Amino acid sequence: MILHHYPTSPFAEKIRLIFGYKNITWQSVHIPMVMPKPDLMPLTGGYRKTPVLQIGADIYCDTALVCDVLEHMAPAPSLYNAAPKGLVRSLAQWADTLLFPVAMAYNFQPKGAQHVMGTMPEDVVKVFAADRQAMRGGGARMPAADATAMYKSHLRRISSMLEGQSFLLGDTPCLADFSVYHSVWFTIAKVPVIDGILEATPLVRDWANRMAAFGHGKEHTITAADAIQAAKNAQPVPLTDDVFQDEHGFPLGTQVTVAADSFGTEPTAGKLVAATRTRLTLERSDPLTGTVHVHFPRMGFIMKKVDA
Ligand SMILES: N[C@@H](CCC(=O)N[C@@H](CS)C(=O)NCC(=O)O)C(=O)O
Repeated sequence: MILHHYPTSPFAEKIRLIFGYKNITWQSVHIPMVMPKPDLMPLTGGYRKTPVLQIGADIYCDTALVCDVLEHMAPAPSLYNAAPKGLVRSLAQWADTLLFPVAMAYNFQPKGAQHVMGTMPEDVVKVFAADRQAMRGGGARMPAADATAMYKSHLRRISSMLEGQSFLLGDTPCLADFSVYHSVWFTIAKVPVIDGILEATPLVRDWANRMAAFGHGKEHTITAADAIQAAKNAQPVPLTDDVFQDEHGFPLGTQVTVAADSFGTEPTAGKLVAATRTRLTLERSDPLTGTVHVHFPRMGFIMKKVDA
């Protein structure tokens, strides 16, 4: 398993910590924080978000899908034991889509941004700010005062879930814990100058310490060229027969694009080779990687037919 990521990425921290929880050995490739990402594009064909999981010539986009893959490959300990799967997934999705932007608007208020980027050259900071603004479709981040009030409310709700139990949905951790954790991790680990917001919710800080203790599993560093070569040397895993649930009215074999429905909507184009209940798979070829399968979750992604 190869994770394409960078150290300060919260969504990557979610996956690194699941590697630790499941005691997985993995290979690490660091990618740039902003576009262009010349060594990632031959693998994903356009998808630019962080992280991306590669297993040979199979490329998995979005951490919701990556978590499904990890659960399948390393079922114990499970990410779903704590509660009914629908509840676990829905709480995880709330954290990834609603808690995360609020927490990051708080984390990147001027004092936090200065702490994270104070040592970076000014032009790098400018490029980063412009890249993220473009990802938000040109919009500004939520104002810090509003984000602070909302983050406090979210932390109180999280704290209330932790009353009388060690993890959010019981005494074992589940996917929701990892999804909530990555936002709180950024506050504690990356902007400690403003982590006083956790003082009102000590249960959350204790839980974060329990989560951090899972560590990152066994990590080996490889180069981007090694990862590209690994794709070239492999064939995509054969797809099962049960690969087609049509919702769009076009058959397998159609040339399509798939793109996130918000924040970072760069599309990947390819031939639709699977459309299951939960995921879409595109086949594409690149001179550097040969044929790869790029997999996306259905949830949060828009598929369009490429006009001939
Ligand atoms: N829904 C995506 C969200 C991933 C995401 O937004 N990642 C951030 C970094 S934590 C990102 O891609 N930032 C821009 C970049 O790295 O290019 C997932 O679950 O993987």
